[in-house]
Amino acid sequence: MNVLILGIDGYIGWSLAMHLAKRGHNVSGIDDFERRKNVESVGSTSAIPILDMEERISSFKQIHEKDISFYEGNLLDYDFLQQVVRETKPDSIVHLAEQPSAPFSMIDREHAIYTQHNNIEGTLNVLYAMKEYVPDCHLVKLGTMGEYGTPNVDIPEGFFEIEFRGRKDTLPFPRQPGSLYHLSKVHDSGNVHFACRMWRLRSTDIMQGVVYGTRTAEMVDDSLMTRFDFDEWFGTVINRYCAEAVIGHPLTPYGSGGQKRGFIDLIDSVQCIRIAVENPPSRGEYRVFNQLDEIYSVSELAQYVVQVGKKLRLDVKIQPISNPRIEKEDHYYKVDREHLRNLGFRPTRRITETVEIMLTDLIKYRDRIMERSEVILPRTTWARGTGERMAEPR
Ligand code: USQ
Repeated sequence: MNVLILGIDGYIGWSLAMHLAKRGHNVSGIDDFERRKNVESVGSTSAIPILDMEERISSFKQIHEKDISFYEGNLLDYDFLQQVVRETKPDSIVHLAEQPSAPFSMIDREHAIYTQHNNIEGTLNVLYAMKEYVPDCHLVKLGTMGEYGTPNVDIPEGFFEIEFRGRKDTLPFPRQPGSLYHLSKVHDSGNVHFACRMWRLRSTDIMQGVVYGTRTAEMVDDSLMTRFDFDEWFGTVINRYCAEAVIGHPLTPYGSGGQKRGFIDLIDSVQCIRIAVENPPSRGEYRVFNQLDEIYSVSELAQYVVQVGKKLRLDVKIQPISNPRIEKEDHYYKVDREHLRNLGFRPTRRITETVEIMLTDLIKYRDRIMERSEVILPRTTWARGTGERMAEPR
């Protein structure tokens, strides 16, 4: 298949590009390195060193003997986007090119507007380019489990049956996101669903849980590694815990630590997206996959990292800090996730195995993390944005 990956330079984008190319797909990608710039703008960097795109691609070719084509540019530039779409004629577009951080979107008005403008307008451009030039193409759109929030009922895959005043219908499940970033994805979902209903495009909207991990099967050499963020804004919780553990910084569960989320290993995120690409829906169909493996609370996860740390002779401590976010810390959380399993998804390894791989990988880059350790403790609060550092140990 011809697959065009939007956001090919990112944490998942680069991992996915290698996986799909290795599998024999014809892979092209777009990126304008916005993620690298945004991480730099908050004073951080990838804990694992990553090469420039040109070097990454040539190293991949040398090692795995497959080509990946790259186009540098931004989805907000419609002329650029339509040119690439016409040239690459994708059977499938995987859209990962969004600002993905909740805290980054909550810094202040500028960051909120940047996030929503970048994400929503970028996706609209993709939908128009598909409508105009490749109406048969399948859009695999990365949404987030955070679109649903944490309702006090089970979360279905996108839609649910409802009976109201004696009448029945199947409707989109309510969205109650917890940040302006998560809201941008809710708006995207509305636009993608609309394009499927009105223009008969086809799409899989992936409600993905929090991703963790340092490597996939294709990363057989340091030159092929993907980025790894650990700062307050771009690091996700398990990744942050592992970076904290290797430099002797106490792990940082926010608040009481009872908040639960769905989690998925990077290697499985890539596996699931590949499954979606290889099993497209029919024309006009909009389907939703909940993409997660297991559900954990953030304090449970901290315990796992302590446990695995012991095995590697790391003395890992936990020090909860006051929660900079406004979110439920004690709640019901049960999520349907049958669609991907029915298509063959099987988790690759247990979370503790992955944490061990992560800690082993990160120990090598201890100095790089230590050098930037001031980006670890949160200073963006949901109530006040970024001001003086407010999170004190509880
Ligand atoms: N948390 C801690 N300690 C930390 C960091 C986070 O307790 O040091 C907590 C947060 O308060 C939150 C949970 O861990 O309750 C998850 O936070 P996160 O930063 O790992 O993930 P989140 O902000 O939810 O966003 C991430 C990705 C985003 C994706 C989302 C999936 O950055 O792109 O959409 O995970 S989900 O959470 O299912 O919405």
